[in-house]
Amino acid sequence: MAAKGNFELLCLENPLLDIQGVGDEKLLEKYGLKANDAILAEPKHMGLYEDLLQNHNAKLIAGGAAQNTARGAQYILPPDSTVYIGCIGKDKYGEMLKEICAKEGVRTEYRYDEEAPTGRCGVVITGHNRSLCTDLAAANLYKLDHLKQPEIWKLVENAKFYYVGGYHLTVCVPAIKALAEEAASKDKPFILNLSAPFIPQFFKDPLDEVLPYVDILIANEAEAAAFAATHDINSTDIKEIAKTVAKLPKKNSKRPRTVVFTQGTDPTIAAVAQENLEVNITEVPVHPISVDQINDTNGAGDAFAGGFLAGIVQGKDLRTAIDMGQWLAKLSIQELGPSYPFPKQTY
Ligand code: 26A
Repeated sequence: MAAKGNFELLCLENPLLDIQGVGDEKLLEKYGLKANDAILAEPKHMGLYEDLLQNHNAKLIAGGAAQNTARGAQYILPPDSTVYIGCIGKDKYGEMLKEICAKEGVRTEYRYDEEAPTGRCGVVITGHNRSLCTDLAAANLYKLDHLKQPEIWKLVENAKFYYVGGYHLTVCVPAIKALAEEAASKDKPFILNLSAPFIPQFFKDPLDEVLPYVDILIANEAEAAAFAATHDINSTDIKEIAKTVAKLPKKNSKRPRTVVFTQGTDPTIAAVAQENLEVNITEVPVHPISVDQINDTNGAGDAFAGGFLAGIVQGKDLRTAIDMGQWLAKLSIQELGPSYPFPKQTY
């Protein structure tokens, strides 16, 4: 019998259903969206979802950045390796998310909100860009009480790795901190993704509260630049930024911080702080793919994080874990939205 996991990896964030359609300049302009961005929906965006469904042949796909990452990690890891936590509504969209995760082997422990509907993300695809516009709804109502329920907290204590999407810094900082404290006090890795430039820009205070707990920080080049600009890092050099972030103060001094910055088709940069305050830099190239093989880039970064996490959970060295992330990202961008090919491919 194949080996089974023991729910080593626990992920927390915002469960969303993606409503993804192909758009154009006009649609972006109509809602004031940038071609490649991730934002929280304002009242002026609320018509986008129906617009996508009615006029842009939009598809419903499981989304929510860290939920995509959990599904990605589980794609590689043995059965029963991954738990995902977040808040959904008691509705059809919520049921869809639950079913997709179950089918892909991710154990979900959702909080169900009695009133709010399941959150949705409008995804406008133009070429290789994707614009994400999120109406969090129930996803915004995650509560620490849920995490502290004895049967859920048992799963938290049992886990050996924690992954939080930075997007959750807009939702429930006490739940993030509870996981971070559990990780630091028992010397288990706590991994955070910056998720979007608006997180360091507009949620700097909660980010700075959580940062000392972060053992591994994952971000793309735009998020790294936004972090530097908001944290007095006077450099635009991605390696310099990574080195500086790796050395920022840390709660658990037993684990030096690792910073992983992806840069689209350019090599991924990793900075690992050493005990002597030096920082080691590793560069890992992406897996090349021809332009006509790309379906869309929605979820590429989440897939990277999923493959990378699977490597970390399996105890692989940093270079191999990053390469696993690049491998899974390459598979995902050939699918519709944040999805992975079935039948499964193996790394
Ligand atoms: C709080 N916000 C804005 C969000 C998101 C989000 N996931 C959690 N919180 N905005 C977009 N996403 C998800 O990101 C994935 C692509 O990386 C989308 O649902 C999409 O699947």
